[in-house]
Amino acid sequence: MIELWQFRASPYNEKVRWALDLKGAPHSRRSVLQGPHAAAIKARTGQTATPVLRFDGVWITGSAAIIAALDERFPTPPLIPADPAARAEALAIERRFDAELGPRMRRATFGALLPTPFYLARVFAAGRPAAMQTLYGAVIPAASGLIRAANGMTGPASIADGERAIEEALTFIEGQRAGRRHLVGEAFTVADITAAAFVAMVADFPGTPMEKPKPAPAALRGWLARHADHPAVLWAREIYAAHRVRPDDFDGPSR
Ligand SMILES: N[C@@H](CCC(=O)N[C@@H](CS)C(=O)NCC(=O)O)C(=O)O
Repeated sequence: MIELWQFRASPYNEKVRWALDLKGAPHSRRSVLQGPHAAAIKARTGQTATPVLRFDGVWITGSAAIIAALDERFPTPPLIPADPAARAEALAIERRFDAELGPRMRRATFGALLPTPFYLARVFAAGRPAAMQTLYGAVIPAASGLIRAANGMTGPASIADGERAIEEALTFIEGQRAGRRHLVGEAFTVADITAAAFVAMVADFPGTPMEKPKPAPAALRGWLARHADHPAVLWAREIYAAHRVRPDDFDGPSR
């Protein structure tokens, strides 16, 4: 049995949900709240980051390793190309988002969300009872130092760098695509999933697990509007429309 432990508003988690859905892999999902998640995830995997996947009794951490394991067990549709050059290119793009652009983009995203803790609570705890979201929102200001430290938010310069990373990511996508539908060759790959999931963090794609709860604060709407018409955002929206089977899926097939 495959079991995913997940956060909702996280591109890393979204990558894995997307791969599981595309492959129709039988699995269950357990949603954990950022903060209280740490003890449960650490007890199982020795680290605290999500997503984590229990696969044949073994815990796998890291979205790239999880997708690689799923691709091996459930080869259809393939997400990692067989051709060595295309494979190297797709995995390099995934790594660039996972390790470099993504963490920087996340700092800017938290920078946009932390001033409105009750809204941030709705993002983190979407789908949970309103009373729990309110309680969670009341705790966030006290936890904001921890959130900043855990995400490398060292001050305004780190937020500005995050904003630059968003621009870099969008420019990179358009350059890499060079007018094509996909980032690597002519096929849909893990590179498309990864880039689109990270764009979904800094855009609003209604009807997906990454949708920003409504109503969003005016400042966040302004922040999202800055890139909403960028060709790379429009591309990611199309990738979601064409390939995110079960787009409304968050809790997974078993619930
Ligand atoms: N390299 C990891 C990064 C995962 C990651 O950064 N997850 C964040 C959510 S976006 C997380 O769980 N943070 C809480 C923590 O690390 O305790 C992956 O690819 O899965």
